Amino acid sequence: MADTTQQSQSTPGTARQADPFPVKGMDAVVFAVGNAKQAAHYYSTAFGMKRVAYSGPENGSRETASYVLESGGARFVFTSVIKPMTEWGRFLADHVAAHGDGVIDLAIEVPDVRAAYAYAVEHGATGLEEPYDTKDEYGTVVRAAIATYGQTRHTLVERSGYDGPYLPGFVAAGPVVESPKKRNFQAIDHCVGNVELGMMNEWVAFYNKVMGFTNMKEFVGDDIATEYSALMSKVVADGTKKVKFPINEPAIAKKKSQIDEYLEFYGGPGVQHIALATNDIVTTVRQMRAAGVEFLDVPDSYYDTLGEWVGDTRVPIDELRELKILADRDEDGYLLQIFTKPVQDRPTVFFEMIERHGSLGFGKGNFKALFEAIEREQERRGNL
Ligand code: TYF
Ligand code: FE
Repeated sequence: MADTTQQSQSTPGTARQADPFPVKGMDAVVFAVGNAKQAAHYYSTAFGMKRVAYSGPENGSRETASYVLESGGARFVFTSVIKPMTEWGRFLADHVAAHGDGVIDLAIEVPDVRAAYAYAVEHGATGLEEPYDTKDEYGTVVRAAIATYGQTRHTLVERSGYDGPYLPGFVAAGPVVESPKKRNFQAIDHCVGNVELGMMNEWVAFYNKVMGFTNMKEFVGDDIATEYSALMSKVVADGTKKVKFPINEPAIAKKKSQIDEYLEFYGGPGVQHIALATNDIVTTVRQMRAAGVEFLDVPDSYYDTLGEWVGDTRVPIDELRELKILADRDEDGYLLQIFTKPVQDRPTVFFEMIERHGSLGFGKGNFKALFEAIEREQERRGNL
């Protein structure tokens, strides 16, 4: 079976085989946090997101409180436990105790949950929830869930025709504060996982088999790993490249890997960063900095040589320098990107803002400057 797939992809003029695991895109990134009420406030005021839905004791959810925030097509859900009463409540409480605030679910929207779940389980996925329907006055949503690295899961969501604020069980909720004049980001670009030493290829194979995802060309191999990055990385994506999952593992280098630091403080594998797509990174970074978000520092010397190789970018180099925005170019175009510092006390989850102009890459040309900046932070924390 695998052979025919390969053949139809490599033989010009042959009709492409139907996508074995069609996806519509990311449905939501779901976080389990100690205090979802305050997280909703932070992501509203600091990230400029808009609260759209809520579930909690006031509308019948006695165990958990969940806040749904959006920015364009990007959706985050923050859940915390009010009082653990069921297995799910205890799972959430244990998750926060073990990992701190973190991502429990990279939910993927699919056209047909039953077909997607059957395909995934047949190809080796661990099922966590069999397909089930939930309904309210806005329609029906079908869901199922499979396990991925660490305690993270992928909920598969089929919401064709559903026009409620999020899911049955949620009520519409107004914004926490007035939104910024211009939204800071409009989509989830990619979601990165950190896994243990030696496990990167296993997880890449998992996405290849279970979801039919294919490898993208950009990766960090042995060469870069031993030279400066202290990590290895490969990227898998669905056929349309709407869902992109880079997977990192630590590399044995001169210094302690930033991935080891994550694994130690998260207490195992998990989501490392979420990249958010913006079409105006300058305004985004100005607004987020003004709201108190901290970004990684890049040395001035990075900008002294940037102009020599990156070519023309929409944003003048002096403005990139002022805001510490990175730039990279490949054969398809260029991208601008910047990384926040970790957004909780543990050196775990952080965010990336990315503005793409043709490039489908992940900033390979910046890896040296970026990983050195991360290591300076690691050193400040005493973890290098
Ligand atoms: O997603 C990526 O691959 C890029 C590069 O700790 C990267 O954003 C990889 C690892 C990391 C920070 C950035
Ligand atoms: Fe990234």
